[in-house]
Amino acid sequence: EEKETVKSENKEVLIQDARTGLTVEALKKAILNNLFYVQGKYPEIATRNDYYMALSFAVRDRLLQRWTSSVKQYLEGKNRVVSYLSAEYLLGPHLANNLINLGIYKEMEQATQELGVNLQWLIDKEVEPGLGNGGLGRLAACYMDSLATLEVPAIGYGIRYQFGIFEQDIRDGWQVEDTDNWLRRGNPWEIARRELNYEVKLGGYVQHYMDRDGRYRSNWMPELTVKGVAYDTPILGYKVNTCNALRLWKSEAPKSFDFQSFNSGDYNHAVNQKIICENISKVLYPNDETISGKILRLQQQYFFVSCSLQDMIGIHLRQGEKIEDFNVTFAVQLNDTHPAIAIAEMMRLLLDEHDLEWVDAWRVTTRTFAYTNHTLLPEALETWDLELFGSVLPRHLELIYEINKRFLDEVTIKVYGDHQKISSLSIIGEGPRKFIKMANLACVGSFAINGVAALHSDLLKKTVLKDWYAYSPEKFSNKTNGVTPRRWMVLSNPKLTALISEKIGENWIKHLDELKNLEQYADDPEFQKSWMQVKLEMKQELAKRILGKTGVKVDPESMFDIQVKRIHEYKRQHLNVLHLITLYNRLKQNPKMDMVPRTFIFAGKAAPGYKMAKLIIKLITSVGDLVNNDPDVNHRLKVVFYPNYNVTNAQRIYPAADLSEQISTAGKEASGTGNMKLSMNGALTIGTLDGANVEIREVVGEENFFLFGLTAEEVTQKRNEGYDPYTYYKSNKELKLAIDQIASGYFSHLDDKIFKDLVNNLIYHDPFLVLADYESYVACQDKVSEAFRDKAAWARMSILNTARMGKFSSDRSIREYCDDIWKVKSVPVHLNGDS
Ligand code: 73E
Repeated sequence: EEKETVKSENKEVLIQDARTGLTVEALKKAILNNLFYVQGKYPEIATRNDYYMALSFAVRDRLLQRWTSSVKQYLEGKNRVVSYLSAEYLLGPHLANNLINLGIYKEMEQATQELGVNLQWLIDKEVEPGLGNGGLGRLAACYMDSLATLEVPAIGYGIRYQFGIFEQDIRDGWQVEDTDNWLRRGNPWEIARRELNYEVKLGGYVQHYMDRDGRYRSNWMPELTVKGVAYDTPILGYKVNTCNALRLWKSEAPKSFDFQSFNSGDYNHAVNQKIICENISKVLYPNDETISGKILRLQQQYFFVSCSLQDMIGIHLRQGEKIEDFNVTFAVQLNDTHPAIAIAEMMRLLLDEHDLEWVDAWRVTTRTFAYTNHTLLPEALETWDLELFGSVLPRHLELIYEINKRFLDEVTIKVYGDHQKISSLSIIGEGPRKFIKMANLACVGSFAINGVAALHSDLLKKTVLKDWYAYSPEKFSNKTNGVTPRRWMVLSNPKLTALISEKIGENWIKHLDELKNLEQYADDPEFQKSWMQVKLEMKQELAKRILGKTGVKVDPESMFDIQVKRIHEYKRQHLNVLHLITLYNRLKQNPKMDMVPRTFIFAGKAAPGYKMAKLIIKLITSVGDLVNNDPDVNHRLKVVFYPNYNVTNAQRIYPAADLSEQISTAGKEASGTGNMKLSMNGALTIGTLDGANVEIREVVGEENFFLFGLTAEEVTQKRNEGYDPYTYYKSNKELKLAIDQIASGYFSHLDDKIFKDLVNNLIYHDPFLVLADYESYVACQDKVSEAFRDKAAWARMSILNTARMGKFSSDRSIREYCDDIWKVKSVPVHLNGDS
């Protein structure tokens, strides 16, 4: 029964057992087994979810076989392991991705079909784990995919939030948030490792004493101890055996805890404390690019960092290695400053728990960590009120003082008397209240510091980290972001994938540079036709979903003009709206004009506390209500706000894009990654010289990219000169009309108050230079429309965009991190029991 040969075409294949076989027969058997033994159902009464679970467990079994093989191989070889610390992982649904990486999508399609269920129907059942806000969390997920695909030993560490990013609903045109209860039907992709747990202290005070050997010691007496339990999710590489772990920590009350309180008879106290402990991993903070300085957020950061470091030290010591060699075993990457407390925690563990001397502990620490900065926005630079920090992490406050003191002593010698420099490099900020600067902690404690696109890395050196660059230039480098083509092309756009592979084979999926072989077909009318046919079909599919979700009927032949990303003033969704209103006004004034039909598609969440962002959503939906129902525009303009933008929806939107809106104020978007996904899927970009746009334009060619707007340098200059948005408002007729209409209630049933803050902000402050870029943007959009009329030329540009995007595979990014920062090599994994 367990060892059975397959009757199908290949007689040589052995089904090792129902849990590892990859043939259609083996998969069918596995699904039925799971339906019966895991879900407790027989096919006639099984629900859709039962089938989804049965299928997922069948896939997970196959991942586990590769995972155990990977772990075995890593331990035998004593290979350096990458440890990626991130407060966010925006993974997206697992099932289809795992089928692709296992290379059994077709087989599973057939297996389910033979069992009388539709695979896509089951794939659509998965609730995605939305454990991140936006680009930063999604980057961590792409990097996990590439690490495994490149066969690099790696662990991702993070938090198993019980509630991920909120679900967005649109009611009366406004964003309404609902909790994301993603675990309610169970999660077949994780394995709880109850035995893997660590205690984490919080609050309290520190005792100092001299031990018997005359050593100065610290004893942290916490107010509260919580327990972190490991939940592992296997991350399989594409068509390799490497399967790494994403290890997420769930917070619980330690056992000892209940005992104490129950014994003292204080039941309420026990229950309350249990809730406090469980609260730590309860919910993801929904702020992208802002910090809130909340105690719970600091507790979350410290909680997952402490569990992760204790775990790594355990792994290291169990291999029989000395604690002093920790940095030989692990290279730890800090995904922004969110886990930067790791630097102080590492010191605490080495000094207080493993008895190292300061200099030795500091040597190990500063050879372990590397720091990636993701933003230049001042409001996103993390600081903690010093008193608050000390109330949560009293021992770490002492350690930070000591780290800072030793560091500033060294600085003082080098910059002799330059108080400006000393205070800018200090980890502790002075003001009415003192505060801890997490970026500075990350910089002192790391051997490498990088930005996420060439322009961003350059600006880092010139602005926020200027003094750090002057002090240790050797630490700085650029690592331009990338995205995984497995999810963002193969999985999202199977038709385009088939068309490409038909011409150039399948190698490009792992070696994205090979897409350049498509260039030779860019002028081929047949290929152009097939290319645009795929695009049209993806637009038709999206049109159906739009109708279902919003009731708006859109024309798949119109230009799909797409801006999908978090809603933020610096990303300038309102600039896009001003253009939309301008087109509307032109049509109203001249109803017979020959205008290229456009469908404006917006999607994205606003942080629940970010008033202006929520108002921008209301503006989009308000303009939409008027435009979509105005017979004068005769279906030449449509406006859609696609609700609840997440990974699942992104996968459906990117393939349908004609035009990709990347219109942030130059110097504000560190990189952007949606820009890459859209261009890979054949969208043309209209964009500023910001973030990775600069590099995208470089590779696709300036003739295949619609550039507009001020440069980062010009933005700074304009500000210094004293930027006055009002003069732009007054002097541009179309701009003034659009703004006056918003202000007067033209789009809001004559309510002239609703958009007042937005309008006043634009004409009197305009911190992101929307008005300064308006004219250049509209002129550029006119060129886009003209270009869209020439179908062959557009197809050519679209093909060339895809063909030239090889650089933006996350495989390339990860290779750079491996070679330049982590110094790790790939370790091919042999499947256990495979010969
Ligand atoms: O430009 C993006 C970048 O592509 C940047 O805004 C984003 O990171 C992406 C990946 O590198 C980012 N997110 C955050 N900071 N930068 C952030 C800050 C605080 C909380 C959550 C996310």
